[in-house]
Amino acid sequence: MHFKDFSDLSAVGSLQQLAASPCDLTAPGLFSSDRFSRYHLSSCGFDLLYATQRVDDEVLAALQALADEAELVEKFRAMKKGAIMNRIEGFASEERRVLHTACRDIFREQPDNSEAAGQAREQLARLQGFLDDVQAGRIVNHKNESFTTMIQVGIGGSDLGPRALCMALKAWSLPDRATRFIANVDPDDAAAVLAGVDLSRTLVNVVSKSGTTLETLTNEQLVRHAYSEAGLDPARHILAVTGQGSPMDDPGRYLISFYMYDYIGGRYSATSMVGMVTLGFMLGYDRALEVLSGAHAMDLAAEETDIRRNMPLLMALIGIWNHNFLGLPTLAVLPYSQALLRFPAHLQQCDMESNGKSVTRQGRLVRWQTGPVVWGEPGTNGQHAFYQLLHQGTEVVPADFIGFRHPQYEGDLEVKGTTSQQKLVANMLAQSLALALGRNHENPNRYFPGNRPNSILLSDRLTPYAMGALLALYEHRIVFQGFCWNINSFDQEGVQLGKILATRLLEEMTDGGGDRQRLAKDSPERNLLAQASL
Ligand code: G6Q
Repeated sequence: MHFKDFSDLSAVGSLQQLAASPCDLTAPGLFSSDRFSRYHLSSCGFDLLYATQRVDDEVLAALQALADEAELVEKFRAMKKGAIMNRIEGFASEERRVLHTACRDIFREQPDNSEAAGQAREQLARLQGFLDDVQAGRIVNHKNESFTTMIQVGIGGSDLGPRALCMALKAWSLPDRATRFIANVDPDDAAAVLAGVDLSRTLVNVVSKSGTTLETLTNEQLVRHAYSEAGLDPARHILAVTGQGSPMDDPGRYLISFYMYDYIGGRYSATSMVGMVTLGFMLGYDRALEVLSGAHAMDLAAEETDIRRNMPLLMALIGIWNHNFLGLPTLAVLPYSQALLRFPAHLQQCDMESNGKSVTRQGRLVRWQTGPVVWGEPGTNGQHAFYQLLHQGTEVVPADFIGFRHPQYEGDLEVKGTTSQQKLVANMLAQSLALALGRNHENPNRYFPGNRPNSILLSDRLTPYAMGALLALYEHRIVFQGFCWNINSFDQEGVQLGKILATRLLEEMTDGGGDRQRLAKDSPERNLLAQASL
């Protein structure tokens, strides 16, 4: 497979020229019904309205040429089949396949990668058996009571995606099922969660692919201690999800263990056992499977080569247009759904850990911008907070609005002629237009420049299926961008240095003597510890 440098792609030159005079969203009469219907794409239950992006047919044609020249869809297909995509040529790197799509390629007879899909099926069957046993009262506590809560202990990819999914889908939970999460090594994180649950009716799902993560192992010990203190047997309560052969791959220590595999990156692991165990406990097996079904539908839709019919690819390319050609350094993800409270945080990791890179797949320094800063919060709360900057600040922030036509719960009320959901969606549409159109005013303080690009993603209701599709949509958007920038979106060397330094500091704090080599007297580490009185 041939990866070309982004700056060597001839479509980049055309796009640079087009970027000299991009579509002006404040131009009178621009937003005709024709523009709205022209720049609209439906896929897997979502509508993408992108008339409010600074694109026109010429820009879209050039983005199509970029996608074709960089062979983005071909690379995506190769990834799904099991090509070694996680690598840097000529340098030590992870050298792994990237097969998170296989976790949900369980609905057809001929999956893209039968080995990985087979392993996904095996793990799912094991999960189904476990959930049936919990449901039928075959797995109970020492008093024969059922389990009502599951705490997931994990961090990074073993926390953010699963937590975002559980929060998003709480409305679809089985009765009397709750989920909680402990991630931070801050003891107050665990203490607050443990104080709020009945330990005797709680299962604890310790999730770590490597089985070596300091925060997770520490929190596991803290939880075990809490069980012992309460006179309960941890072995009846604690289960694990880990990589085969990891230090946590020790079935005797756990009520049950599940596997995730080295071909699934942490931040792409929400649809593997990393996310599915806790989600399955909350939703029940069949509903949890609907998440996989939505994700799988998007996996298939992402193979379309026409960018105007491939939502993740189009979003990836519009992102590149905004970032590399219009020079906009960030992306705000703004869900108009309280249930998506933690989804921006998940995307922040998935995007910034994947595409926050400065070397190409050949190990050379890049000469173009790679991943943007990704951030966000649910609206309308954000409107009363940081939207001031979005509308009138000196920084232009492209935005993705995400909304739903109907709420998850029953009981929405009409107040002054409209329901709360209508108010919510109206606010989202209004923000999109306000950013694009701006407003003229003789008072400079009340002037809105407009021309601020954004898209709207709209679906009927935030169901398990829709959540799966939304998750996969963003996963593929990130992957397509990484392919286009010729970077490896699947490793995370950038998080290693801080870990190494933290370990050194901890060693210095705990056993200054020992046989270990002491830090030099005037080293930055020792000077900082002294200054911090630690
Ligand atoms: C994600 C990263 C990272 C990882 C955590 C937890 O892609 O690799 O966020 O998920 O460091 O790792 P473990 O699951 O191995 O504990």
